Amino acid sequence: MPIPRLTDAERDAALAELSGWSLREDGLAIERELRFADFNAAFGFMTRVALAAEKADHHPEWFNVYNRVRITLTTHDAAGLSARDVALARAIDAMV
Ligand code: H2B
Repeated sequence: MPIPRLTDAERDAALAELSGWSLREDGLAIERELRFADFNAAFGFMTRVALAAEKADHHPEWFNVYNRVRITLTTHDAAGLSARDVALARAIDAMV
């Protein structure tokens, strides 16, 4: 079943309420970069996010170098942003 994309107004409201996320240039994803004390802290965070993502069946695109994690959220099944990205971003914010 197709997943509905957020309207521009829904997207803007979500961005205003989230902390540290910005809209990717093409408007189809949101991004956040995080820094941790070291690799152990970064990977511990990624593990917690991975468990939540698997439970929600909604998975991040991400890039990790040592203590940095850059996260991109988009919904492949919607070819853009959906409520699932906002829910995962909220869950991530709560884990930081
Ligand atoms: N994650 C993300 N980010 N977008 C999706 O559209 C998506 C997903 N779809 N995880 C899920 C898995 C889908 O492929 C499975 C079959 O439910």
